[in-house]
Amino acid sequence: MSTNRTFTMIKPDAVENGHIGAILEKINGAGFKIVAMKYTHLSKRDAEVFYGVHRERPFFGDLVSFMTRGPIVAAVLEKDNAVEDFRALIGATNPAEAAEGTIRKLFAKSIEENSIHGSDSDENAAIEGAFHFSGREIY
Ligand code: 3AN
Repeated sequence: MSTNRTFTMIKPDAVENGHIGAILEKINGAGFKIVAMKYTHLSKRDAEVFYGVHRERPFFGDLVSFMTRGPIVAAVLEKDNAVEDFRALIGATNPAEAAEGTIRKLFAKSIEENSIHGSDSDENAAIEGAFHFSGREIY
């Protein structure tokens, strides 16, 4: 995946609460092009691997339970400076600290159920995109 791409997941809380459409509108409105997208469901093993970096953290078990409790939307997004600009669009991990107008400020209820994921580096964007999509599923 080239460095003008990032990876996102609309998390189970946002899907349950009917926010897929509004979140996609924010993403498109901010100038991101969707180059791959699927409505899917993480298995326990998927979530454990995807969040493997947090394995030793006290919230790991709850995070895996949350991320597997319902469907998600996974997508690869393209824009200049995609990783950084998308992190700005979604806001701080804790929605209480997220800036006005950000996706987490608008839709998320807590640090754990924070509605959306955004890759934190070009390297992780490539790893995470490849975790969810084969090459032929990315436009
Ligand atoms: P971000 O999603 O902003 O990159 P990370 O990668 O530090 O944040 O954390 C991944 C996920 O783990 C978060 N989106 C959130 O669901 C959960 N998480 C992170 N920190 C905490 C925490 N202190 N307490 C509970 N859950 C957390």
